[in-house]
Amino acid sequence: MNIYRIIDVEINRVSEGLRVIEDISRFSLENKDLSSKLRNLRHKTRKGVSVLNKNLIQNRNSENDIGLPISQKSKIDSKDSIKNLITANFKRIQEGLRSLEESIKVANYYELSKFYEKLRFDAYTLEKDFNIELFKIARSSPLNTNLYGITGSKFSKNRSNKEVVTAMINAGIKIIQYREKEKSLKEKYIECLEIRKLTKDAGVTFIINDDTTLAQIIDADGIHLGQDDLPLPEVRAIVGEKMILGLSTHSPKQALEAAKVGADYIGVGPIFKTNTKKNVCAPVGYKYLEWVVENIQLPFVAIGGIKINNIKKIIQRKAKCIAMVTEIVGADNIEETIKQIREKFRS
Ligand code: TZP
Ligand code: MG
Repeated sequence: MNIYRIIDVEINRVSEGLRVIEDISRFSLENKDLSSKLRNLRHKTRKGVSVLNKNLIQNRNSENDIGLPISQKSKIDSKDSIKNLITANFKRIQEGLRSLEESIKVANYYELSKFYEKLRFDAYTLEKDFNIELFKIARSSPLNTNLYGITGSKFSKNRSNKEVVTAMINAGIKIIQYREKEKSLKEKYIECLEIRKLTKDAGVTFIINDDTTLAQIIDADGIHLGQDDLPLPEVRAIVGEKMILGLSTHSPKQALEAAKVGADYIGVGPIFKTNTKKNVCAPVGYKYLEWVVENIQLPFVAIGGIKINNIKKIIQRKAKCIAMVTEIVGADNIEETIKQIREKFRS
C-alpha cells in the first residue's frame, strides 16, 4: 500500500480547493480578512508535510490515476452557481484534510496528523465565516436600486394596498415596504399575504415595517426597524442570517450605531418636513444626508418629504436610493408618476 501517493494527492486537493475559494474571496468579494485566512490555511497545508516532500513527489503517479477517466466521463461535479462552487470546495478541503489526518497516522507521523486535524477544524470555521459574508452580500444587494416604495393606505385615494403595490411593480419598483400604522394585525396579515405573493412572483423585495412576527409569518425578505423598536441584534438572533434588516436613523450617532450593530441598510431622514409620519423628529435637512454620504459605507435610503419637484436636490447629493410615500401612493396615476421620477434619475 502506497500511503505517500495518497498524501501527495490530498495535499494537492486541499491546496487547490483553498485556492478556488481564495480567488473568489479576493477577486469577487474583495474581502481582505477572508482572503488572508484562506491563504494562511493553504500555506500551512503545504508546509506541514515539508518533511515528506521527497517521498510525495517520488510516489506521484498522475498519468495512471484510474480516477481521471471516471471524472472525465461523469457530470456529477457540474455546478450551476458560485454558491455551489464554494460549498463543493469547502467539502473537498475538509474531506481532504480528514484523509490527510488518517493517512499521516499510518505513515507514523502522529503529531503531524494532529496538525491536520486542527486545520480541518479551521476549515469548518472558515466555511461558516464565508457563509456569513455571503449572506451579508445577498442582504445588501436588493438596496442597489434607485426607488424604494412604501405603502400608506391613508394617502392612497381609496385604492387598496394591493392596487397600489401592483402599480408600483408594473412601474418597475424593485423594493417595497409595507407600512401601516393604524390597521389591526389581522388586517395587516391578510394584506401582506397577498402582497407577498405579488412581490414574489415579480421578483420584488418585500420589507415589513416594525413587526418581526408578521415578517416571519408571511415570509418577507426583510424588516424595517425604527429607533424605538426591538434592538437590531435581538431581531437578527430571532430571524437568522437571511432576513434584510433596515434601521431608521436621524443623526450621525444613530448611523454609526446602526453600522456597528449590523444593519443592512439605514433610512436617512426626514430630509424635509413631512406629515406622513406621526411623532416624527424635526427635518434633518441636507446636512445629515451629506454626512452619511461622506462617512457611512452601508446602503442608505433617503426619505421624508421628497417629491418630484425636490428629488433633484437629493440625487445631486449622491443619494442612490430614495423613498417616497405620499408622492407615489397619492398620485392620480402611480405608474406615470414613477416614470417621471425615474426621468429625474436619468437627466
Ligand atoms: N420615515 C421618515 S419620514 C417618513 C418615514 C416613514 C415618511 C415619509 O413620507 P413622505 O410622504 O414621502 O414624506
Ligand atoms: Mg417603526
